[in-house]
Amino acid sequence: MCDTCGCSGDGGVVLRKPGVKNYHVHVGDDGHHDHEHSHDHGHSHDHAHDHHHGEARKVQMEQDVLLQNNMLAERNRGWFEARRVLALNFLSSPGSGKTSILEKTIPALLERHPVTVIEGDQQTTNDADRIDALGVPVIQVNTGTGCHLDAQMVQRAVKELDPAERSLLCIENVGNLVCPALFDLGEAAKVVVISVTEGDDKPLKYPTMFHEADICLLNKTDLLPHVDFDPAKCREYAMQVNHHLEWIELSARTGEGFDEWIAWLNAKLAAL
Ligand SMILES: Nc1nc2c(ncn2[C@@H]2O[C@H](COP(=O)(O)OP(=O)(O)OP(=O)(O)O)[C@@H](O)[C@H]2O)c(=O)[nH]1
Ligand SMILES: [Zn+2]
Ligand SMILES: [Zn+2]
Repeated sequence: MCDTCGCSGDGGVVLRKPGVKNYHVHVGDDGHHDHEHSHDHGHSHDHAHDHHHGEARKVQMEQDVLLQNNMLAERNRGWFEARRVLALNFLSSPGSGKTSILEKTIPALLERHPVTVIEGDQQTTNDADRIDALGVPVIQVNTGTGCHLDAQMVQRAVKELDPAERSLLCIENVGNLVCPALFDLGEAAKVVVISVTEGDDKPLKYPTMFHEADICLLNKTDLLPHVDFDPAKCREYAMQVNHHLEWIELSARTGEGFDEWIAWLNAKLAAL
């Protein structure tokens, strides 16, 4: 359930595996967040009061959903730490290049560290198929109408993947710069990706995402000569929102900037 944007992720969340036709696991069929409260106050409400009451209840439900998610996320985090798995949550608007970055990143790490991937999308196994082609274990989470991954979906997918000790787990969230920022998955770091075709004001327009992120990858730098995008200005806006944010500029097309990004990952993996 995502009260933030009014979409509902309650029904129809399914895990899929590329190449395994009959693999189909439903997530959250048991005891999901939807529950009815019956209120019997013994007096009637006028409209204004009713409306106010409804708003309060909506806020309370939203807090309940986030609280329940945070508790589950902490369990995931404890599991990752005990197993020494580096879990990274990749976030961006649709099409910024999350999967392309993973396609270029994973082969550079595989020699030294096992890698597993969770792919989040509303529909299709397109992204999981692209990762599967690298020969890396991957689970596709189809969220149906839901606009973000939550800790329960990750917990279920991790159970299937069973990542090895001292491995990297890449979690590609649903393409959306808003709601995924609110849902802790238990990751060690949030990696926000923004591309140069999106406009350099995005950190100011979607501050929560940039505030929550640990590192920002500015992707598609190969397109800079063709677009009106000022990387320095974008970085400055991002720093206004979060002055701890790390910043790397790269291109999944040409590989420019990947040395710095792979070094960042290797440092994190070495510290596990
Ligand atoms: N020119 C250029 N194109 C890129 C680059 N990275 C990705 N693309 C293209 O951008 C499009 C979207 O890339 P994806 O990797 O699918 O983006 P995504 O963020 O995974 O998309 P969703 O999962 O749908 O949110 C594709 O056509 C890519 O080929 C880049 O560095 N430069
Ligand atoms: Zn939402
Ligand atoms: Zn993708």
